[in-house]
Amino acid sequence: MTATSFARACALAAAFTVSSVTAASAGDYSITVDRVALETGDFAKTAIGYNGSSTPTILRFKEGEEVTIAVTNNLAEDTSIHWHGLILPYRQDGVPGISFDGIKPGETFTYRFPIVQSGTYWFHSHTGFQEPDGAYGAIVIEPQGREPFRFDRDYVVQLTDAHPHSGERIMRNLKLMPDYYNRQQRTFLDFLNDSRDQGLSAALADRSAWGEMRMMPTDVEDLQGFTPLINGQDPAQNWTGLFEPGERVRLRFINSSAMTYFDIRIPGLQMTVVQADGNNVQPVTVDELRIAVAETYDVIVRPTEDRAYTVFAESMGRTAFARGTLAPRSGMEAEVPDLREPPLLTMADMGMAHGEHGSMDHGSSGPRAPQPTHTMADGTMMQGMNHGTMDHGAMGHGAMPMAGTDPFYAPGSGLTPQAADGGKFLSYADLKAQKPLYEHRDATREIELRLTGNMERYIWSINDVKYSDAEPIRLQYGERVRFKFVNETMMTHPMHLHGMWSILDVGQGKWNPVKHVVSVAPGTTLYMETEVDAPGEWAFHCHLSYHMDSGMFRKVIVEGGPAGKSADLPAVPQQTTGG
Ligand SMILES: [Cu+2]
Repeated sequence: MTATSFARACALAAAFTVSSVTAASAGDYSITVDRVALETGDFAKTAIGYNGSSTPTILRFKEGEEVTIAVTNNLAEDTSIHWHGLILPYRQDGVPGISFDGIKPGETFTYRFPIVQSGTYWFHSHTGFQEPDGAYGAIVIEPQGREPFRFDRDYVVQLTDAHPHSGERIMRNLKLMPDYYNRQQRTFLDFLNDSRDQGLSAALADRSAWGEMRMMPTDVEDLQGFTPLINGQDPAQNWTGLFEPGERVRLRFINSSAMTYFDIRIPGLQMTVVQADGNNVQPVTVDELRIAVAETYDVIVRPTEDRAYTVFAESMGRTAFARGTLAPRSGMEAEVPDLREPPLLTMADMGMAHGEHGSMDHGSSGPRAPQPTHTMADGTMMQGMNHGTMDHGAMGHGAMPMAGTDPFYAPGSGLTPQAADGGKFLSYADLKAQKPLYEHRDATREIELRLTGNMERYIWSINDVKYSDAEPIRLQYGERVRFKFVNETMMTHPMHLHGMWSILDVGQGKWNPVKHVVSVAPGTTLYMETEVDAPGEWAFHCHLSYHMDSGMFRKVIVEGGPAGKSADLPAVPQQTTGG
């Protein structure tokens, strides 16, 4: 890209998307944390924002620079900023209670760290429910060398799930009534339809099985009633990125939602995925992709026609959508697709058709719940499950092939994504590193982490123990640990390890993609490996805000390592009062 087109792209980006931060000198940044007004077409509320705006701030760093970021807390409560996906000394990681003490009201805390990577990342508060209340922004890091792909325009597309309720109120409601925000409750009419389609005994067995697990087949999303935003704008406000026909447009998708996964497509355009979680991947062209909470994907699109295209991001549970537009001129718009049928979890999604994930314990203690396979004595039912006929969305269309061929989605049918019009849907299995960050070697040991929960009490845990009752995970500097995630719940969990990369095992050996969030679908087992190369204490948690707060969280302590790298750092560096 030429300097002129880059400048133009930046100017356009600034005009349409950015409340950009001014650098006092190279590498110096300042951020204020403020109460701001948030207005969507659906609701208005007081939220939290950066630099006085509900439009997310974009920080633009350069690989190799040493950044100084002064964060001034104008709230009446503590705050913090965590630099999501950035590799940095642990005292700069911004997690109160683990990395530092937080930032008091009225104080300015100055972060200092070198930028040792490039790509698309984001930042957010790690205090209370400030992040769901709006405390998030984007990070774009320009690489030292040349990008291995070409583009003429460059836009951040930051998705979030703004909710009329405050995060604290949502958490209270979920604790009182875990299905408080689940509007897709199945009705007696659904039951009658099931009886008609499956036979009465199968329908009863199905009901009873879900009852045994104390969950509902509609638990794909446990938070509904939100308004999806793109760069702070709701579907009617229609965030727009401009292009000239024939240009290559880079879209940096960031999912900063508290709870919502999005399935993203741009009807009429294919997307070439070039980066996942900030690291370049071998380009793969898709029609649709699912972005887990806290992930980022960079794609290149090349619109050739002189018309508008809709950027359409449906929530995974199909209760809402984010909408933006790519257009040659502002004010243009394209057709907005309808929401597709909501998926229903099936017994097959929970591994029941395979029988290998027997540990469906949804209580935090006591004997394990009977396996639903035992509850359902009806052999016809089991036969039906194996053929995916419990997929409600597909039932009206007659027989449906078993869709569970992608190991990174639930093994049944309900949650395996299908691109619109039979197009290509991105799978984790498609991700291959462009350039491995580490020598490939065998892991020195394996740690199993079962993702567990009690939906009835809205407790989320790891190995049936919630954070407040758990011992830290101790790792030794220099080892390579293989983490085995076994998801025993019916929710999808985006697991995020701070401070060190997560090498996702997709069976590609040295080409396995290097990420900071790995999403584990219900009833599936997934492996990631970590080169333990960062001394200090780090957070490791599900990135769904209300799961994290309910206990699906661990502290990781990395023992050993270069002397001085962590030990000599002051406990609370560079703290000044004022601002
Ligand atoms: Cu979770």
